[in-house]
Amino acid sequence: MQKNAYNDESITVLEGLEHVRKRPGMYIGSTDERGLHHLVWEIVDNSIDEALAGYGREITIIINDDNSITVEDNGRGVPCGMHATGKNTMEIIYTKLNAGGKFGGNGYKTTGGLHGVGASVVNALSSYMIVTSYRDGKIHQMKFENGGTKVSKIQVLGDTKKTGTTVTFKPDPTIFTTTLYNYDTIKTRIRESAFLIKNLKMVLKDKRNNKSEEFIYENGISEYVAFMNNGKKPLHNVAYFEGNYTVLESKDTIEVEVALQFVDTYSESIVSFVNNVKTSDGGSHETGFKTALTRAFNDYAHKFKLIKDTQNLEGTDIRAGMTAVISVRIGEKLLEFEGQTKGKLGTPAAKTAVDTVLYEKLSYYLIENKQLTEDIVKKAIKEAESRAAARKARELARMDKKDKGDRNISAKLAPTSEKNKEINELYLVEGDSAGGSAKNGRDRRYQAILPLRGKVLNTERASDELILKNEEINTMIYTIGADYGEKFDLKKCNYKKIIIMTDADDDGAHIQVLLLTFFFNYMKPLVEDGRIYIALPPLFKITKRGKKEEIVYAWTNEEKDKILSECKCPTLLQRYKGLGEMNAEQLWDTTMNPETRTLIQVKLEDFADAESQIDILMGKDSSRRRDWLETHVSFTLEEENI
Ligand code: 28G
Repeated sequence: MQKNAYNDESITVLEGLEHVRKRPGMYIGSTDERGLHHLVWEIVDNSIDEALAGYGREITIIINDDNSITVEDNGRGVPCGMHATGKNTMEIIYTKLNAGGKFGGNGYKTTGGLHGVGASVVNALSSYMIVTSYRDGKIHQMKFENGGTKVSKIQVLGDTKKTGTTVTFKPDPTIFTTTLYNYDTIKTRIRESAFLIKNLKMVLKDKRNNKSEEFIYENGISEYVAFMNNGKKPLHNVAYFEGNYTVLESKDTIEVEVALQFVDTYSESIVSFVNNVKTSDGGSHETGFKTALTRAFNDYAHKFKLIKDTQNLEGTDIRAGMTAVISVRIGEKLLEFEGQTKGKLGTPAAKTAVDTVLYEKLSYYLIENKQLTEDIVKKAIKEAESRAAARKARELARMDKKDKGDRNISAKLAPTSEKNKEINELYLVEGDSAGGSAKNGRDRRYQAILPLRGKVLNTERASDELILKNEEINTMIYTIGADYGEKFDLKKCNYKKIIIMTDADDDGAHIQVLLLTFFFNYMKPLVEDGRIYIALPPLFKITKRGKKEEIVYAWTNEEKDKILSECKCPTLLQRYKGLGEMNAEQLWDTTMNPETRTLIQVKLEDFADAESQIDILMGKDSSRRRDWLETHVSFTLEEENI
């Protein structure tokens, strides 16, 4: 949160905007829904940077009726003076690539996301953009159209007492595959920023339906953890630790914040951030967090003789049921990212920083909360025991398979005739009768069928040991062939698509949620890689009784009504109650033939939030399950059908 002095000269002008329009992917990653939303993050990040520089505490994001976006802040206002080039600074910032300093090396940017390329990129990809700066008592404005062409030079519209910046832009429909903004996507992201920056007020308004929400958290990431644990049974109030760590050689300071809370279930959920940007693949700060936690708990357990001197609790066992948010702030000089998507922090000093700060403060905390610490240690010991039991169960299961060959599996699974991981599909089908139709109707070269009997085990409530003993689960793990949990290896996965096919009723929806829960908890990379799909069987069969009988299908009421009203001959309408009512041929035609079927791809936009919700859904209110699916899992229609 340091303040920096700037003048209009420090901008470096690099290149024009044509290239952005030619190769948008290079600047914003993609031109799909993700890229579309990226434009918002880009502009909002500028407002956040201004707030972090110490100017402005309130940011408003408005989704306008025409799907344009307006962002407002109450910072100092974009500078409007003359730049060394003779052009106005505002014009430079919005028309020259890399102006504003993110890559110019003047240290202005603090958020610095992966594609943090600034406002000019957004302008380049917008059909219009209006920038208004409230500054020096005047309202200054510039308008651009068609990807950054200025409409006229900067105008002074009048006097004002306030300061700040307002930007409105409308994404260019010739660039993006969709221009429809998603309220929940924006909401999740700005709520995350509000959690990370204490007392930053974020307001979101949707003019399309007059929805509006505000996010402001005086307790920052502590409230984030409470939010993630919403609906679970916490064992204590959220614990919060903060401190600074100074790197010896360079004297750079790393700011560390950690909030954590244990609940009565078993899954672990850690989200980490560097300079307010999510590090989805963790990195050195998460490693430092884990080493500190493990050491502090083991020290305690040894000191108070909860375990033998020769014994040690394992990190994963301690972290069972723990939710944590880690936020570090590191100077640009020390920033290092790793991995293909650059979502992993490399900076070695961040490990030491988090470890040092957390170990010291957590050690105090544990001693001050003796009962809680003992409960967590006991839980960890139990975890270790059940892990050992699970290992044994698994070994037995594997030995079983060696002895019996694949007999017990193949009795249920209808495998593909060709072994091609790149195209093979696995259908998980509700019920034996639908399973039978699917087996007969499929293209056996690349479609495998695994019928599931009854309800799948609820993996959120059960222990590892129970889960692995469950036959359905066991068969799935074996069929998919890529192990599970930490050992899961996407490369070994036998299928390109794993398709959940259930009846279109409440039971079917429940089975979907249970299966998704299993995949989230034990085969997360499958979800991340977009390999999980939900099949969409039609709701109606319509037989047209003309000269020649013709059968058509409808997936929605509207579709059905349209077909019925447009048909000139007598019709017979049948509402499908379940997959079982379809014969093999019908099932192939409607739900399994890649040419005609509709698949929904399950993608997780925000895993941390979703994970926190899974628990709420299970075994409780069924209407909340629907809600969860609607808000946290994005269902995208498979491309080949749209
Ligand atoms: C509403 C949507 C997005 C912004 C500012 C404020 C300043 C600024 C922005 O400077 C960096 C400055 C000149 C080279 C900085 C104002 C210093 C003094 C600013 C925004 C670096 C640009 N006075 N607020 N940019 N220059 N809000 N919100 O974009 O020296 S961008």
